[in-house]
Amino acid sequence: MVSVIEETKEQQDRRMAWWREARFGMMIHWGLYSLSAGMWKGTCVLGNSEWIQQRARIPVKEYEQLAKEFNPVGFNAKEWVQVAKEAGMKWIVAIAKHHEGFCMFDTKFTDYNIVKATPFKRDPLKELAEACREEGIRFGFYYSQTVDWHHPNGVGNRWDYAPAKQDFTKYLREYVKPQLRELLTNYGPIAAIWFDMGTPTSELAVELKQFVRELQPNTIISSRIAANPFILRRYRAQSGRDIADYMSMGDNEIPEERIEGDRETPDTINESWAYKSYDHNWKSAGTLVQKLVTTISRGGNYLLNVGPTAEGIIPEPCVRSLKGVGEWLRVNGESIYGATASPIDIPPATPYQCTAKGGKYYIHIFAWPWDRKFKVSSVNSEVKRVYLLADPNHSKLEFNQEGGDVVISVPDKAPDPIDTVVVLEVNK
Ligand code: FHN
Repeated sequence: MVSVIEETKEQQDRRMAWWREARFGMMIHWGLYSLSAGMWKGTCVLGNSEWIQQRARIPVKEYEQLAKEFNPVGFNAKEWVQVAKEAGMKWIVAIAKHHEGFCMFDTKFTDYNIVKATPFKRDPLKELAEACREEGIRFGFYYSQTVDWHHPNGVGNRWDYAPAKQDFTKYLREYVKPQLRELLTNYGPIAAIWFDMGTPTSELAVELKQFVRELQPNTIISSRIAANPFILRRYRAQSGRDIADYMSMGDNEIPEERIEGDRETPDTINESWAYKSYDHNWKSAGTLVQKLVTTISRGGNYLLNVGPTAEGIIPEPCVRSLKGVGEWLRVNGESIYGATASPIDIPPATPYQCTAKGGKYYIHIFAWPWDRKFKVSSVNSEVKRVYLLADPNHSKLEFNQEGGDVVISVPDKAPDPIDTVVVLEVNK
């Protein structure tokens, strides 16, 4: 029987308020795998670069050697936070410990950490937390609570350890929880903890959740604390609520239609989460804006990942795309921050999306009409006024509404080829 944590909807709403306003955040995958960068002994290893130890079955003793070379002298927390801020991102989730088990923070519970095992000797998470605080960006951690290829009792390493001899409960209670205590007491207010891959049993997932709540009741917890759908369903059936604060979609999964509840899409800018020297498949600013908008239009937040190099540098093409997103948001942010999912039905493959806020429907046009007439369907309210969001004068655009169909007379050329936002002010 899963013990249920009592909480009112109001308490939950209070915790989630900033997150529902923020909509767009940054994730950072950075660890020893950033140094191998998708290569092992001169060979390309396929897949996400942060998985290299598992993909190439690298023994712990061999993989550990990377720490001696990990010296990210180019790391500057303020610069990273500035990149996020200029992109219009409102919070950062940085890797504290990924599946490789290496701790990117100072911890008493293992020497396998960036301060004790590398020539760098600094705690980048401390610096990031401070830089975020100075810039008004919220800060949180990714922490792999189950998969740990380094720890003898962590899950996933069958090439060094015998699973039958492993004791996961001991690992959770004597290693994970003490480390979480460090992370939740030494780094100021923690906006979010991003667990991943699920905790093996619902009892342990609830124990972990309770532990986080006791240390920092306002920290938002991702649904990957319990990835198993059976655990999620059982908890919901018993408590009438979700085990976590919001549901994490699959990796790079943009919902196909509007979904209820708090949802988040974690997405990559190129293919791999962590830096991979030969992964050049960077998404453009235009693609990222359209993904951000589509995610919000369907009811989710968008958490976009960057993978800095082992030198501590966020790759230039990535910074360039993020700058482009920021430029678009500086003009059109009103349609994103605090906006909700589309109140109108949008069939798949329609070349527009819609976000909404306080009596305004923001129509995001991705493909401009050749005949200067843009038709929006299923508008369930009376439209009072229409204008381009980017137009500082909010000059009226002509329109005609017949039932749910609104046909808008738009300029000849798309004012913004990425996404022009047309505002429909409606009678609510
Ligand atoms: O295995 C990880 C992966 O490396 C990455 O961290 C992503 C981010 O959502 N999560 C896991 C897979 O779902």
